[in-house]
Amino acid sequence: MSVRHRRAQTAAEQLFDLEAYLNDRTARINRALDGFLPEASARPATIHNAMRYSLFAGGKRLRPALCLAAAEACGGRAEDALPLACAVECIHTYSLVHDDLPAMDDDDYRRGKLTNHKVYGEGIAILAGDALLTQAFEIAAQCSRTPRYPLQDIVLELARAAGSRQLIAGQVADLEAQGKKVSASQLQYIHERKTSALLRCAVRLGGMSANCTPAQLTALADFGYHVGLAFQIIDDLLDVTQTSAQLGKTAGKDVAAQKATYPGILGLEKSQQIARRLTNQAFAALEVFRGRATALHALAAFLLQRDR
Ligand code: GRG
Repeated sequence: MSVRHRRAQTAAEQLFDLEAYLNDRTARINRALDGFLPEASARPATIHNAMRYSLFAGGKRLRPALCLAAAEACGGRAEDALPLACAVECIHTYSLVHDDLPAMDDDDYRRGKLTNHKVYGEGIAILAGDALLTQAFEIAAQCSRTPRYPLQDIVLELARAAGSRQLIAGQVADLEAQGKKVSASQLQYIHERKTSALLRCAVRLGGMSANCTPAQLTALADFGYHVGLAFQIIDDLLDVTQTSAQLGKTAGKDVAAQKATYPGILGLEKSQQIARRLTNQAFAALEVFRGRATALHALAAFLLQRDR
């Protein structure tokens, strides 16, 4: 890491009120999601209730917030990025609903509430996940057009991040690694796909909604990749250092399920160090925005320090 990347925070970064920013963006994202989703009473009500149950269960909305912040860093409007931010959150929520199923992680709690299948049964939970994934593409198709990025590019971006080479590849590798000795490079393969791919996709889509330049798109990909990996390492650390009440999901699950994690392979201190290094690499990627990426910078710093 160069000294330049370890620079002191700028005045704008120090003054930035991340709490107010997140409250405002979360409210906008929630209103938009509510508008995009079929009403809970739409027939068949069971599936729409189940989709809404997990979508509005109190997720942190980090991916959509990053998407909006990326659009703003590129000089765009959060408004224009909202459909894509919502599409990413639908994919993220689908992946959590399916991950919690008995055939996968078999979890009873998520976002501080009973998991989808515990409330609606396994069949409806599988369908709610399927419907959320499909809903994502219906929402994305409603985004505003920009000169540089046709709808085809937007669909490709989402489909690739959620597909069998990225998100699903990560989940497959994770399932196959359970109970086995896993190397640091195998673990990186899992984290790049299971976590980083969708975060990277979120910021790239934000940039695309703002008609970003190719250089800005590359910088956003670089930022998203590093933030995504740091995010997952912190997630692994929280699993061993926090309580279930604090996390809103079962703590200690990784060790119990003999999951491959950074703290498991490298220990707590080394994992912290790596997360800090990755966050610094994410900060470095923002230099191309010349001070206009304050929200992205603050979000990356927050993700490193989060406690849930
Ligand atoms: C089932 C295709 C499929 C994929 C599942 C999401 C996932 C892949 C597994 C869940 C477990 C896990 C550790 C995923 C990595 C991503 C992650 C840390 C998700 C949790 O994200 P948060 O903390 O959750 O942003 P909220 O609930 O706040 O949105």
